Amino acid sequence: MLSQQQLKQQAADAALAFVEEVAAPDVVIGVGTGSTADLFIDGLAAYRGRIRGTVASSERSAARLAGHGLAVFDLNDVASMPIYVDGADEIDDHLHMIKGGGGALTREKIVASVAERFICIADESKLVENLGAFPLPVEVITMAREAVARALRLLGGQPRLRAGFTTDNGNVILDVHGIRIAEPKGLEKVINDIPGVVTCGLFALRGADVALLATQNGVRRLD
Ligand code: ABF
Repeated sequence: MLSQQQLKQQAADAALAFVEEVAAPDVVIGVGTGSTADLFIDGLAAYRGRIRGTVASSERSAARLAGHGLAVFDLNDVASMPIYVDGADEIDDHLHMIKGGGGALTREKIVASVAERFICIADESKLVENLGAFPLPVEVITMAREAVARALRLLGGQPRLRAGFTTDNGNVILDVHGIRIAEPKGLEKVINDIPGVVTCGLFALRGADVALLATQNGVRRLD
C-alpha cells in the first residue's frame, strides 16, 4: 500500500517526463505551489542547465526553486511557457479544479494562463465526481471582505475568513463552505464578477490540459 506521500512523489515524477519532452536552453517552465508541486520542484533540479529557468506561482515555490539553483524569472520577462505543472485540491473528470488550499490561487491562475499546457499532478484522493466538498477559496481585497461575503451567501455559500493569512499579493482569502457547484464555469464567472474578488479558486474556464493522478496501481493520465 503506497502512502499519500509516495503517491504524490509518483505524480511529481510522472510530470518530469513532460519536462524531458520540452527541455531546451530557451525553455521556461511554470511551477505551481503545494506539497506535490514541492516534490516536482525537487525533481526539476536535475534540469538545471538544461532549461532556461522557471516562473513560480508563489514566494514559497520561488524559494524552493532558487534553493536548487534554478533561475526564477519575473513573469513580465517571459512571453510563453510550454507547460505549467501544479497540484490541486480537487479535480473532476472534465479536468476542472478547485485550487487555493495553499493560498496561491491568484499567481497560480496567472502563470497557468501564460502556459500552453497545464499539467495537474495529484494523488488519487483529489479526483472527485463533483467539485465542492473542499471549501472554495476566493482571494478578496480586504476592504471588500464583508461585501463579497454577503454576495457569496446569496449564492448559497458559507464564507469563512482564513484566519491569520495574507496572500503573496497582500489580500485575504474567504473559504466558501457548502456551495453547490453544478456548473463550475458559470459559477467561476459569477464569482469573478463580484467587485472586490481578485481570484476565484475554481479553475474551470481554463482547467488542466492533462492530469497525472497517482493511484495504487500506477499513474493514471487524464486528457
Ligand atoms: C496548489 O496545490 C494549491 O492550489 C492547492 O491548494 C495545492 C494542493 O496541493 P497539495 O495537496 O499537493 O499540497 O496548487
